[in-house]
Amino acid sequence: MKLVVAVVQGKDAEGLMAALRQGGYRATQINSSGGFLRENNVTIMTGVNDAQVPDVFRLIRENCYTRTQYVNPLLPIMEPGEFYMPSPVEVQVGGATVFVLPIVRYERIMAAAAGGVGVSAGD
Ligand code: 2BA
Repeated sequence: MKLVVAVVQGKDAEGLMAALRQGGYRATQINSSGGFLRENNVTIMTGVNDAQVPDVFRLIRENCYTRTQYVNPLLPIMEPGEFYMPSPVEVQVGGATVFVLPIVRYERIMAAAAGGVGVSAGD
């Protein structure tokens, strides 16, 4: 079994989550942000059988797109009176950054709450 962790752009997350659901995959979405652009992106985790990994990659490829973004580089250290005109740098973001990790153990723990569903002890 494998954990597929995909960092995708926010614009693609909804479509990918829907495709995973339709494919019968369970998935968890975590709001995240990239260390370089500091923009919001989404990290999607899905635990699947080894044989399903290629299909999950297919869904990621079909739903995540490469986009061009422009980043303003950091200002250089300047002497008084010097003038610097920043020119934005072009970067290609996505389709997706995907990691595949081995799962040592997977368990869904399903237990009824003591004393009935939805009842918790107060203090
Ligand atoms: P960010 O770190 O915000 O990076 C956004 C895009 O900026 C990257 O797109 C890449 O085109 C560019 N970039 C990132 N670091 C750079 C650097 N040191 N120099 C020049 N350009 C740089 P992607 O490669 O498609 O990455 C999209 C997002 O995926 C990243 O957002 C980050 O959140 C995640 N990611 C990418 N590689 C990762 C890794 N090795 N480990 C963990 N997360 C990663």
